[in-house]
Amino acid sequence: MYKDLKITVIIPCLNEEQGIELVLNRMPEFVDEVIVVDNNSTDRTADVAESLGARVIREDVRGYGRAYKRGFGFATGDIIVTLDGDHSYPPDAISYLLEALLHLKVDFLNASRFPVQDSEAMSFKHKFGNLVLSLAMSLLYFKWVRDSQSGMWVFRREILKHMNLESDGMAFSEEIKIEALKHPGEIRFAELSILYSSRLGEIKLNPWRDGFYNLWFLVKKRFR
Ligand SMILES: Nc1nc2c(ncn2[C@@H]2O[C@H](COP(=O)(O)OP(=O)(O)OP(=O)(O)O)[C@@H](O)[C@H]2O)c(=O)[nH]1
Ligand SMILES: [Mg+2]
Repeated sequence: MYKDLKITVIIPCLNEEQGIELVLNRMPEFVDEVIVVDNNSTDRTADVAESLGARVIREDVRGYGRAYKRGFGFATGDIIVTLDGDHSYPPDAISYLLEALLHLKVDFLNASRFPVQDSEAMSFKHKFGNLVLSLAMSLLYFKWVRDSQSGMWVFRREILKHMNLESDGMAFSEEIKIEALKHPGEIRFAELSILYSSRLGEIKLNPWRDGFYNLWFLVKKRFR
């Protein structure tokens, strides 16, 4: 519990046995529930997560968005916190983000990876691609968002009922922010910087394919 609020952390994992161990070991004590959504990893991800106290939910259909949608159905907390299982987002930032969510009186807080402090954490190509995608989203939805692709969000679980989340893949990350921005009456949105570091384990993202697809997804969702 954090200030009388039940906290659920959800982590999608595909072969993250290395990262998930560190992430779970660094999980703050006040977190009530940790849900790891595993898409049949072929390494020890599920065993490691279970042995460190997480509830492991299995999802047969692959996909980052798919995994989150399944995880949301099991969450019981007042607040949901998300992050990757690759140890690139800091569990230590959860208390600071929760405090900011309460202090700023918002319902959805996006943790921005920018400015990137660790020079190893993100290549120039990725920084450039992220900037293009964030500019595109900001222009299309009339709201400045510095990190449309961040995988770390803190939000009140009840706002999910206002959202229409369709993406099963990597575009889910921008879609959940778009859905938050589309409901300014019900969902107050803010963004705050965190320290991002290099991932452990093998890369799953395909920068060109996912980057262009996410740009297309933004436009498609805006004009449909
Ligand atoms: N369950 C599940 N998790 C996935 C899937 N694809 C990616 N993930 C997880 O989602 C998180 C984000 O994926 P990453 O590969 O780290 O993507 P990224 O952060 O954009 O790229 P990196 O810069 O390489 O970290 C990680 O914890 C992955 O293990 C999937 O199909 N199913
Ligand atoms: Mg990652």
